[in-house]
Amino acid sequence: MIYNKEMECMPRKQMESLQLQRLKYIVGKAYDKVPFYRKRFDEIGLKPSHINTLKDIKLIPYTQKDDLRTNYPYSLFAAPLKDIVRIHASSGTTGKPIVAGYTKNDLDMWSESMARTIVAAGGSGDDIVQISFGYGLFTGALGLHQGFERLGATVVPVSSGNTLRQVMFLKDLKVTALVATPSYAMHIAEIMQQQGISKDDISLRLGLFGSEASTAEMHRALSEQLGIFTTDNYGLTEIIGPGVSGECRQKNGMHINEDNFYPEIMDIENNKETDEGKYGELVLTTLTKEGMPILRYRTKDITSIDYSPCKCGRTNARMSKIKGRTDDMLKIRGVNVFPSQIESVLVGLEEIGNHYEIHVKREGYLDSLEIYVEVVSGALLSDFKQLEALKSKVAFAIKTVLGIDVKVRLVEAGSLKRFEGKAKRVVDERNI
Ligand code: DLL
Repeated sequence: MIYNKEMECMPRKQMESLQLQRLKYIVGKAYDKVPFYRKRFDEIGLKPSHINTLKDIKLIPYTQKDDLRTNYPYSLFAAPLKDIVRIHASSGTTGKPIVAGYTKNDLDMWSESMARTIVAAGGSGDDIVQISFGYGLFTGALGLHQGFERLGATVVPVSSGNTLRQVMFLKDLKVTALVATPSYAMHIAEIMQQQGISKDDISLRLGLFGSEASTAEMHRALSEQLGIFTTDNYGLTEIIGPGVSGECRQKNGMHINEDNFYPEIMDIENNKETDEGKYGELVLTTLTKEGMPILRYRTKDITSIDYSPCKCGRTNARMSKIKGRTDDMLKIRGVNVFPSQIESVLVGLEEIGNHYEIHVKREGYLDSLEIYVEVVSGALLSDFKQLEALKSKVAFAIKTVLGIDVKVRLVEAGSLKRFEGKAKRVVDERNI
């Protein structure tokens, strides 16, 4: 099944001409309505009228996360606030989060993009879908929610957490499709097993997963344990949320909704596009978003792109699974975490030294952080009560900033590894 044959199976030449037409429109709009873009363009003498081919997009400077922070909350909006009908925001950032505003048309385009991705995965209006992403400012839950609703499916907005209840609903409501982060889906599968419930006791047939990296092996395990077909789905708050791209039944790359999101894979260092099929950083431009158009956003996600038509019949380009990031952002239980955020908390605490290590662990199927810090005063190390108090203090300070619980390990001054060059603060013990 293909939800929107016209847009998903368009011949490449025709897609390129649609993209160009939309690009010109959105660039003009961004220039006219958003002072940030106008200033960026004016600084280099660029005018919207200089964009005459798709290649000319390279003339436009990149937009980066910091630009979104600096323009918090509304300065990047191209539509008046009265036309903004929804706000979302990114998770777990220091200081100001990234805020995204959607007009009615944007929500419509988002639902349409999601509906396409859901149908490509094998979802339909017949599904009973349990949304186990956290509801709220996070785009994951409402994005998938809208897409399934558009298809006429039965949506169960459980949100994340309370895993025993998740399992109960899965079984009792005869849920056929599950939406979650892959790690949380693994946890649900684990609790199901502990409860003595097997895949034959439930009606699940499909799992739409995303928002964090997952390996093919993890998908295989989920597929076996839950008796489902799984897909990987990609997106980011700055662009729209989920619905940027997702796998079809061929599971051979995530189809990009290219009529709405224009992808480039860049070799940033050399400022040139990588050859087709080669890895680089994904740069995205929103072609149709009215509320907050984004030009050439550096996602920092590393992927490659394949423009050949897919066996499923779609011609929309496919991006490979995310291989990593060009910065050090970690995604822990759905929350974006930058090591620098942890550092800024630690340097403010006088009882601990300047050296630290961030250990990323996997407990069961869930990721967690353990922060190793050096205690300045040796005397403290033999005082259990004081040590426990210090641990709680550090963990609390970090929770205040990141919003997630971390474990703290106190170690002797001088015992952590020192670096002569670039310090390697993150130790990933997950083996994924
Ligand atoms: O995670 C949007 C989303 C929700 C996508 C639900 C898919 C499903 P943010 O919280 O803004 O938005 O985080 C965006 O998460 O830049 C990637 O680094 C990472 N990410 C998202 N999807 C994937 C994926 C949502 N399928 C950041 N594989 C992105 C690997 C992913 N990383």
